[in-house]
Amino acid sequence: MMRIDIISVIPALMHSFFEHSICKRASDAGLVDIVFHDLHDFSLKKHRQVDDYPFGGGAGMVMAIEPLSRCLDQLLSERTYDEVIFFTPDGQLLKQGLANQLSLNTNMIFICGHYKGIDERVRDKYVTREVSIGDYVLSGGELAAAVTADAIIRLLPGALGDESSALTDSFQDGLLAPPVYTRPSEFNGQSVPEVLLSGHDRNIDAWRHEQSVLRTQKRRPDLLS
Ligand code: 6GU
Repeated sequence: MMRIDIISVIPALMHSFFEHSICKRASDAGLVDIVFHDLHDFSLKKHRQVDDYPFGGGAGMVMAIEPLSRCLDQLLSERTYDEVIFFTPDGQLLKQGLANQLSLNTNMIFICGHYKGIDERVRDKYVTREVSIGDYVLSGGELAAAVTADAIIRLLPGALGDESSALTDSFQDGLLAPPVYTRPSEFNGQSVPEVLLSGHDRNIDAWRHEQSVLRTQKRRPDLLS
């Protein structure tokens, strides 16, 4: 079973996310265990403080080194981890290929950045990879960690109802997904493309591939080059 330990100052931000849909089904099926760690529980300060002022001054706080290293040391003493991933806007951009790669791991630690970031010495000592989910700034790494976990978990064999459906996702073959339709075949004057009603599997596959290519050329030509 895959295990993901998520270290955060606000783990509640992610609770509901993992209790629904495919992530919930994957947990219930024993494919993945998501374990949340509230950094405040590892603080020895009076008010469970987890941030501190930056050396050198300037605006904003830094995540303190002690609670984070105490939490990491405990986890690392309990089992071996394939990756310790820090979520930060200056990390490697998350793409489908990285999600595919991470889905092959067994144990991972996700560190959600907050404030102005974590003490650089944590990055130097523990972090094996830094990931960003896009070129914009979020208030914390929690959503990025949840996004990344979702992209990974849906790839675990058995997580999706239909075993083949992760392979037909957008990006998995470098193309965007084709349009989809469901009943009724006529709705307020709009109809479904005839080929999808034909029952002719080879023609349907060819049409879908053609639509994928057209859609990718139009919307994301960068994916084709
Ligand atoms: Cl991983 N963290 C934050 N705070 N903002 C982000 C991000 C991560 N990825 C994109 N924006």
